[in-house]
Amino acid sequence: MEVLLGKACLGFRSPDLQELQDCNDILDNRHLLLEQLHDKGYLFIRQLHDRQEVLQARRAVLEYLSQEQPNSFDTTRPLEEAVLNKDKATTRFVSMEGKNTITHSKALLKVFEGERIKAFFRLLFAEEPKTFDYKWLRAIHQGGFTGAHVDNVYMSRGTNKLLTCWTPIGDVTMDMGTLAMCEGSHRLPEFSYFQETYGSMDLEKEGVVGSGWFTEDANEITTRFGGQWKTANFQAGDVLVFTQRTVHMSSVNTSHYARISCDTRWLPMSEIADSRYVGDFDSPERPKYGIEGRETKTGERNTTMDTKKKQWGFL
Ligand SMILES: O=C(O)CCC(=O)C(=O)O
Repeated sequence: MEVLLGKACLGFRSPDLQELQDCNDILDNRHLLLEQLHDKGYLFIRQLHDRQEVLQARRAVLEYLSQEQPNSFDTTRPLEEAVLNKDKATTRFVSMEGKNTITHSKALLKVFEGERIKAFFRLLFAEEPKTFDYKWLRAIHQGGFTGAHVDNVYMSRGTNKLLTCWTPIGDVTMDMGTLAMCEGSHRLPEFSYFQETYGSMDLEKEGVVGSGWFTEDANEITTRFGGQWKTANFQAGDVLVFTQRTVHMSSVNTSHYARISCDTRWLPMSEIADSRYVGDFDSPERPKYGIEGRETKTGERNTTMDTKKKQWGFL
C-alpha cells in the first residue's frame, strides 16, 4: 500500500514509512513513558479516550459543520460517516480553531479536557496538568494535508515541557489523513542544525507568511537529516502525544470522507503557558493566530519560509 505524505508517495511498511507502535504496555509506568518519549519523540496510545465519548463529539462536530456549511456532506449517507458531497469534496471546511461554541461544547470538552486525558498527563508530569484554551479542531477536505513542521515555531513563548496531543475524532485511516511522526527528529545529531535554525524560530516575531511548514515533501526531511517516518490507522479513542521538537506532518486525504481531528496542548500546572493561547479569543483587539492570522506586533508580514531556508543554507 502507498501513502501520500504531502508530496511524497511512500510505501507503507517499507524503509520509508513504518508503522507506529503503541505504548499501552507501559501506560502505568511514568519512568518508561518518559524514556520512550525521550527516545522516539512521541507516545502513541490506543484507546486512551472512551470510544463512545469520541463518537459523540464527532456527531456534535458534524452537526455543527452541516449547519455552518450546508451541502458539505452526501445527504444520502448517514451523517456519522461524513461522506463528502462529491461536488464539494475538495472545498475547504470553515475554521473551527480557537475557543468557540463547538470546541467548548459539552461533548467535545468531555474528551479534550476529561478525566482520562488529565489522569494521563498527571502521571506523566508527576503534577497537576493544564491545557491551552485554544483548541486546533479541524475538518479536512479531500486533497488536504499538513506539511512537515515542529510545533515549537508556533508556541515557544512558555515552557519547553509543552506537549501536543493529536486526537482523531472518529476512525481515521491513512487515506483520510493521519498524523505521521519522524521518529528521532527531536534529538538526533543530524537534526541539530535544523533544530537550531528552523526549529528555534518564532514565526510570528519573524513575520513569516504562510503555513510555517518547513516542507510539503516528507522525503526532504529524511534524505537530508535522517529519522524514520511512521504512521498508522487510528481508531476513535486513540491519541498521539509528542514534543515541540518532533517533526510531523499528515498524509493527504485522498478518501471521500472528511477527516476530523483536534490538537490540544498540555503542560505542568507550575509551568508558564504561551499567553497567546490562553483566555478568550473573540475580542477584536486580540490578534488572530493560526495560518491566516499570523503577523508581527507591528503587523508586518514580510518574509517567506523559502527566504529563511536560503538564509540557513537549506536551499
Ligand atoms: O491534523 C493535522 O493535519 C496536523 C496536526 C499538527 O500538525 C499538530 O498536531 O501540530
